[in-house]
Amino acid sequence: MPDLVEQLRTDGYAIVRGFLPASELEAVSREVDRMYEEGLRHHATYRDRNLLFEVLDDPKARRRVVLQAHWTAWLSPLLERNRRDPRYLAVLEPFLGPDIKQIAHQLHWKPPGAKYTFYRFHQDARFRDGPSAAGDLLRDAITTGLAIDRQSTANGALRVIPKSHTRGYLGLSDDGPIMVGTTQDEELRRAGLDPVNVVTCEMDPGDLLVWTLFTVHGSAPNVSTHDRRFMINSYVRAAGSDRGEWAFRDGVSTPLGPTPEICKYEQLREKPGPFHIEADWTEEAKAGSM
Ligand SMILES: O=C(O)CCC(=O)C(=O)O
Ligand SMILES: [Fe+2]
Repeated sequence: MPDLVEQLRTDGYAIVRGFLPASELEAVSREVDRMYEEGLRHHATYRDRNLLFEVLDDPKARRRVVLQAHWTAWLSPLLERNRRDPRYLAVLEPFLGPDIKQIAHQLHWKPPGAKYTFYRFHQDARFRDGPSAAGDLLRDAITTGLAIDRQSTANGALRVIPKSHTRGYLGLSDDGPIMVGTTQDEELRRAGLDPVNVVTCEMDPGDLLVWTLFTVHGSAPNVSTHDRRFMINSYVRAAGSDRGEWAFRDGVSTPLGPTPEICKYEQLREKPGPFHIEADWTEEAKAGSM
């Protein structure tokens, strides 16, 4: 995939069209719906080790919604196989080599009518502090996003700023929660980025977006009547990371082991759960606690 390597190095992102055929995407789509229903069984955000359902009583939709689910591979054999499908290896190996661990496995929803379906511009390096930040975060990590629904401007497709990955860490959105607030253009200009360069990554179901931990990206709210389901898998070169679950060992697809490894959830050992957490980051929660 020489074009992909070149594009990612030059622009900081690339789209692999038709990564997963419609027939296989259909099964993934059904499983993602099943995970949504699983999340809705909880009255609030729920964690059990790396498994997380982010559940919110949305003030605008006036119903409970699931915004994200992390590591549902622990509940779903189909998603567990999908995260280490050989097609991922084909995309990742030219960048990361044959020994690859996975740091993030996330399903994202943007439920129609909900208030919190917006992601401020940021760089994912923001979510990689701690000892795992050692190594070359730009060269040794790749994030992928699979379009489950069609991703359009209306339903809040991911937006990227080409070439922003060459600028180092810019601190965007470090002043607060990523899904609250809207002063993006000013913030981009302050960081020396021009909002006119923003590209909306429109994708068909089965397309795969690939970006780096330094690529500036965010997404607009879903103003359509359809959901926008997106599956994020983020991988690292195993040699550079003491974190993560194996995805490929010497190029061989590797299932989850008997117990979870520390990925992003640092407190895995001291506070494994299961427990519920009331959302404290929304405007409503902040107003209520004052
Ligand atoms: O789902 C999205 O639109 C963006 C999510 C994202 O960038 C993140 O969670 O880091
Ligand atoms: Fe992100």
